[in-house]
Amino acid sequence: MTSGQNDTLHRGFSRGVGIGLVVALSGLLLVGFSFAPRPGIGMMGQSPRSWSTNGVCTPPSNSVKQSLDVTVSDMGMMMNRARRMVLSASPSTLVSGKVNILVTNFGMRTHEVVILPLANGQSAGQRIVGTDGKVDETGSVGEVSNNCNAGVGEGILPGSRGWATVDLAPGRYELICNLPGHYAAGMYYELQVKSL
Ligand SMILES: [Cu+2]
Repeated sequence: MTSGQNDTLHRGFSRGVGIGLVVALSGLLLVGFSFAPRPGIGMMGQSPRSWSTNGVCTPPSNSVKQSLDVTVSDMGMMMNRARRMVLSASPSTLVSGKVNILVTNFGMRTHEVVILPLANGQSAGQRIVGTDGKVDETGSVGEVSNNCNAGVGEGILPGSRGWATVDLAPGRYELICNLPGHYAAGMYYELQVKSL
């Protein structure tokens, strides 16, 4: 009888330790996931040109002199409810005319870039998100969403690129990702285009 009780006690204790270990391991996994994407974010500060030698698809060359490097990223699967998706571009100011836009996806999800004019007094991030998680794209002056190719497609896959050559008039623009939920998650960036 006594040994049976001890057995029960012992099993209960083991189970407690087991649960404790699982909790500790989950903690480690969480830490691992939240830190893993950081190097990617750091790399976004570098010129994406350095990636063209990495075997990622590369756009054909043309005579357009101006280029805009856009990077899109996300913090992975753990942060899908947080405002943790990023769209950034360099340089932030262009002169009017044609520009080669190269979008590189450093994230773990598919992304796209749509170029929308900003009205006077309107800032990036202020558009109203519909029930479908998207914003109105009316007035778009360009889109880069074709995986490893030019123009409009089904989205740029993780680790891949897309590109387009667009002709921009002077003004302010908002580069956005309009996949459901991505705008609200922070995927917008203001671009200035000055007159020549
Ligand atoms: Cu996106």
